[in-house]
Amino acid sequence: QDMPDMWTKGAATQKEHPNLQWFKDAKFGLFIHWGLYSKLGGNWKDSSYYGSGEWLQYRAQIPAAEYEQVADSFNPVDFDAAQWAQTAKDAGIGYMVITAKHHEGFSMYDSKVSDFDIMDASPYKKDPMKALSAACKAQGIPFGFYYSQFLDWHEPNGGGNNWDFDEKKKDYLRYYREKSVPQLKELLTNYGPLGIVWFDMPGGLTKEQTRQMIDSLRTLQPGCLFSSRVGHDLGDYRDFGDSEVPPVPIPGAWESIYTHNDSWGFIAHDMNFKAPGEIIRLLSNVASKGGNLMLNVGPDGTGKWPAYSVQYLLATGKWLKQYGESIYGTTHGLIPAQPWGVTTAKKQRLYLHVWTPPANGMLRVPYMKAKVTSVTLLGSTTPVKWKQLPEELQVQLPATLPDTRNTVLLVNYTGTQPDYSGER
Ligand code: H79
Repeated sequence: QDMPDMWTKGAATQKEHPNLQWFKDAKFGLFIHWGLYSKLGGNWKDSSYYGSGEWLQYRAQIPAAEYEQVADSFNPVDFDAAQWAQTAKDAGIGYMVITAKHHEGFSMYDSKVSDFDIMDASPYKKDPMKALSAACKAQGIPFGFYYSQFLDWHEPNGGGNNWDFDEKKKDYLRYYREKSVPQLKELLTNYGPLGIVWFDMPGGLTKEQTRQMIDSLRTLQPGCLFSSRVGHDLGDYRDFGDSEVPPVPIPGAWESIYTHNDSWGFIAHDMNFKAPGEIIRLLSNVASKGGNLMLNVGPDGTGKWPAYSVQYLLATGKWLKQYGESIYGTTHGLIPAQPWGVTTAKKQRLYLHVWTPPANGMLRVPYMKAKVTSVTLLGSTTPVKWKQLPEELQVQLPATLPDTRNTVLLVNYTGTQPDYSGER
């Protein structure tokens, strides 16, 4: 079958990390972008920007010295770690990754390596990451840090800022030596066991240098997973581009990242939030291809999540309470995507995720070769009529579905069902 290059290249080349199973089973992660840009909300002086709020300094070409002053009044007094972790838990989230330092260079934790951190440069005078890592631990949610290891618009030797600093005069290795690596070591030392370090935008290092950096970090926490954007295909699991789902199942551990509205960092004037139905279908779609969905929320500068993010994530969690068995711990479905929806699988079980029921209510499941023993609607006692033909399972859906956004049917079977998911 035709597999476009972009999906197959970039698989991790080294031995599989021994601690991948929790990640493969988790299926639904929460990404949080939070930094000085969250206070700016996409606005700088007389200009307003839409999308990529965390890129504001770059887009408005704000000098580092001027941008520093944003920290003077960064005071997220409404931040409530316990509430964030509780909301994540109630949303059915399986792991959380938050920005410790994004491209702007500001450390959202107590860093001894840099004074441009929440402890030294802001009136808040507390370490929110200490509180959040503890709150996640209390909820049993694996916790991780996003860390932008190469771009740093605050530092003369960091990547990316060519409006203050001459790129030709930069010493990237010095930046790694003096800021990135020491900060990554702080993060891997001071916040308990981490599930993930989520690197982003590699640069400035050869493959060998990247390997050395990874090795030196690994010794601190051998169980921690490193994302693929550490560079040179040396990550423990794969991330595709931002907001991408592969068209067919991809083997190995991987993740699709999406954001709840149209920006990673908070944008005051972005109300384009994905409705619960969209989140749920996105989640089942990614799971049907064998991956995790990590969905991003962008809290504001006071520490509050957008009200719609809370509301829609909780609605997603409510769906997961009822239908979670068709998501958590599943593998990709064995049947290719259908006009009505997608499938996920477990041992001797196939889950049919119905997004768009056929007009006549007769659901056709092609390639069903194994002997079907029962078909039931999850979350409903209404029996469904079904029959199995040599190449197809046919299910008559009831007139009223238990959930019009994503109804799930459980198909139990005996024997072996071949994997047809790559057929298109
Ligand atoms: O953290 C989020 C992004 O900020 C980060 N990755 C996700 C997880 C990211 N870093 N770089 N990129 C994404 C790609 C850069 C895209 C750009 Fe642009 C296009 C930079 C300038 C033009 C998008 C549009 C950002 C600013 C304007």
